[in-house]
Amino acid sequence: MSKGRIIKLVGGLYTVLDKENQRHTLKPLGIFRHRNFRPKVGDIVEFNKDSITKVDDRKNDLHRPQIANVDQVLLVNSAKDPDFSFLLLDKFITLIESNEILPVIIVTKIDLMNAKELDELKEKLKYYQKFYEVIYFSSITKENLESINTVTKDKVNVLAGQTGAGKSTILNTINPDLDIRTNEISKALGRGKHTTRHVELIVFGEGFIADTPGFSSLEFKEITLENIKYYFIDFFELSHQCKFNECTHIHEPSCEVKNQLDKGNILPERYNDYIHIYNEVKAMKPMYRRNK
Ligand SMILES: Nc1nc2c(ncn2[C@@H]2O[C@H](COP(=O)(O)OP(=O)(O)OP(=O)(O)O)[C@@H](O)[C@H]2O)c(=O)[nH]1
Ligand SMILES: [Mg+2]
Ligand SMILES: [Zn+2]
Repeated sequence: MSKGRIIKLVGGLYTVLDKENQRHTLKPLGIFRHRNFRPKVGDIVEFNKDSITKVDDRKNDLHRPQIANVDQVLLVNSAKDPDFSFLLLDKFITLIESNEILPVIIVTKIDLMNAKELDELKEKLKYYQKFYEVIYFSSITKENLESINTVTKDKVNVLAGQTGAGKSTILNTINPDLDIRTNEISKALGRGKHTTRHVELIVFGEGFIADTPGFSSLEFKEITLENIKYYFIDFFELSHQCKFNECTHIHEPSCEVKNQLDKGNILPERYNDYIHIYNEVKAMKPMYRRNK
């Protein structure tokens, strides 16, 4: 019996990488289908000559993209083209935190900003650096490529972020042999067409990186209104000092989050994004809100 990790799924066929870095193309045993269980990319599995026979328990289980056992999400945001958006950043962080996965923030295309613009952005993002690692990157100057190499080492990483943010380009910069299709063609056609399709873990040193298609919009179907406050970890840390246990940090008196916001210790963008996300989830159909 051999053991390995599923790194690719195309047309019902799984590619499993074993400890000796050998690839095996396999099908799952019929028993999985009968149990309505689908092995997925990221799974650690046992296998014989032609079949996956057992799937280990998952540490976590992402649904979009379909990947199991993710160590961290590389959250890619372009400085420009498309413009940097704090709202999008906080929306992605909320989704990643709701999956109990650690985000690493990567700001790409810093070559497109002038020194003043970049300084302003860095100043604001210092707030996030209290909680998350932030890496500034350019595929043109290859600035901080080494930091990306270090942070991804020996881990299962998933790239996430808006379409056109530069996710596939990061992979191509790390390893030019990969030659993953980037957005240039669709941009030339003037459409926001996704360029990245099937789910695959790319072997990268001792670790893995999965490219994903970017989203033009994000949905919060699996998030409940009550839980949003936990996904803003900076607010959560302060919430113990709020007067009310279940403080939403919006209209309650003696709220430590609002207190710190007034004192200038919380980035206003961050607080506004919280309100925005809260209202967005609130406005969704009740059936979604209760979901999960
Ligand atoms: N100037 C500059 N352009 C970049 C940089 N990174 C990516 N680009 C360009 O931005 C465009 C989009 O990059 P992609 O890597 O395809 O973006 P993506 O996030 O993979 O997009 P989707 O696959 O649609 O989600 C391409 O034209 C890249 O050449 C960068 O650091 N600097
Ligand atoms: Mg891409
Ligand atoms: Zn509060």
